Amino acid sequence: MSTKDKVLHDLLRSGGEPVSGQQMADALGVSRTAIWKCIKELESEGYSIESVRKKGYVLHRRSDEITDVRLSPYLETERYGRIVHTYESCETTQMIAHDKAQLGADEGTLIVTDEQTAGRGRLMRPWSSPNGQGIWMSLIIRPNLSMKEAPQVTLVTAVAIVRALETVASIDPVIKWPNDLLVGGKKIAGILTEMQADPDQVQALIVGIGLNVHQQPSDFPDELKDEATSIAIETGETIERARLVAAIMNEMERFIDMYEKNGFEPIKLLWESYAVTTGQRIRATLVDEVIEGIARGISDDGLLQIEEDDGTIRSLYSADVTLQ
Ligand code: BTX
Repeated sequence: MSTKDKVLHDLLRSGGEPVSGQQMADALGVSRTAIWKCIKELESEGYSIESVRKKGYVLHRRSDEITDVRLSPYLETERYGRIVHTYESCETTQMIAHDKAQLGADEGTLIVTDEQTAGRGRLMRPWSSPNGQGIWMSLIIRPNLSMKEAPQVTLVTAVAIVRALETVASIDPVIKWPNDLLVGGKKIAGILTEMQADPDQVQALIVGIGLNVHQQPSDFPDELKDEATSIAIETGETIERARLVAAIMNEMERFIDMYEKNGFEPIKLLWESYAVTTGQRIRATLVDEVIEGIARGISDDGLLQIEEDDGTIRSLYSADVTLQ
C-alpha cells in the first residue's frame, strides 16, 4: 500500500474524528511534509479533508458515503439500489426496511447506514457495525416465491456477494452454509434474510448484508478478533464502499432474475463451487440437537445435506455449522 493509501485508510477508519498528522508521520516512518503532500493529493482526487488546528485531519463523511449520487456511476441495474435511503446511524437497517416494505416500498429499495447501534444476526445475535467501517444494509426484494423457497435467497445472495468481492476487491471468499462468507477461515460478511409473508406467498424479503470493509484487527471487539476479518486486513486496500455496494446490487439483480427465470439449479452449481463445507466433516448445531457428519452439498431446495456416521442423510433447513 502506498503512503497515500495508508493515510486515506487511517482517515477512513477514524470515523470522522481528527487524525494527527504527527502521529501518522511517526506510524508510517515519514515526515509531516510527506503526510501533508498525501493530503493534498487526496484532495485533488476529490476527497474533502479539513485540517483542524492542533488536532489533525478530518475526512468529511461524504468522501466515502453510500448515497444514490455515489452509487449511480457504478450501477447497472434496473431496480436494485435505484432507491436508496441513507442514514448516519440507526439501530438496525432491518427494522427500517421492514417498515418501508410494509408501507409498500418498491422492489430493490435499499436501506444503508454508516453505523448500527443494535445490528443483529440470526437468533438476535449482535452484529458489530462500527461507524463508517463497513457496509451495513438491507435490500427489499419482492420475488415471486413460496415461503419454502425463501431460504434459497440467502444462498443466491451469498453467490452475488462472492462475485462482487472477486470483481471489486480481488478476494476470493468461500461460503459457509448457510449465510457466512469467510476468508482464511475468518468471517468477512454475513447475511440475514427475513420475510414478510401471507400464508402461501412471500410479500417481501428483507435481505440484510453486513460486510467488513475498513476495519483493522484492533477495531473488532475482543470476542471477534480471532474470528472476523475485513477487506482492508485481507488486501491492504482501501475500497470505496459505494463501488462495492453497487457491485453487490448488480450481481444481486442478475442472480435473482436468473433464479426467478431458471429456478435454483444454476445457482446451486455456482454455490457449490464456492462452498467450503462440501465434503468436510462438520458439526451442525440446531435449536434442540447437534448433528455431526460429512457435508454432502445442498439439495435442490437449498437444504444442507449431512451424512451421519451411520449413513443416514439429514436435510437441514437452518443451523450453525462449524468445520471439524
Ligand atoms: P449470524 O447469526 O450468522 O452471525 C452472528 C455472529 O457473527 C455473532 O454472534 C458474532 O460471533 C459474529 N459477528 C458479529 N459481528 C461481526 C462482524 N462485523 N464480522 C464478523 N463476525 C461478526 C450473520 O448472522 C448475519 C449478519 C447480518 C448483518 C446485517 S448488517 C445490515 C443488516 N442489519 C442488521 O441488523 N443485520 C443485517
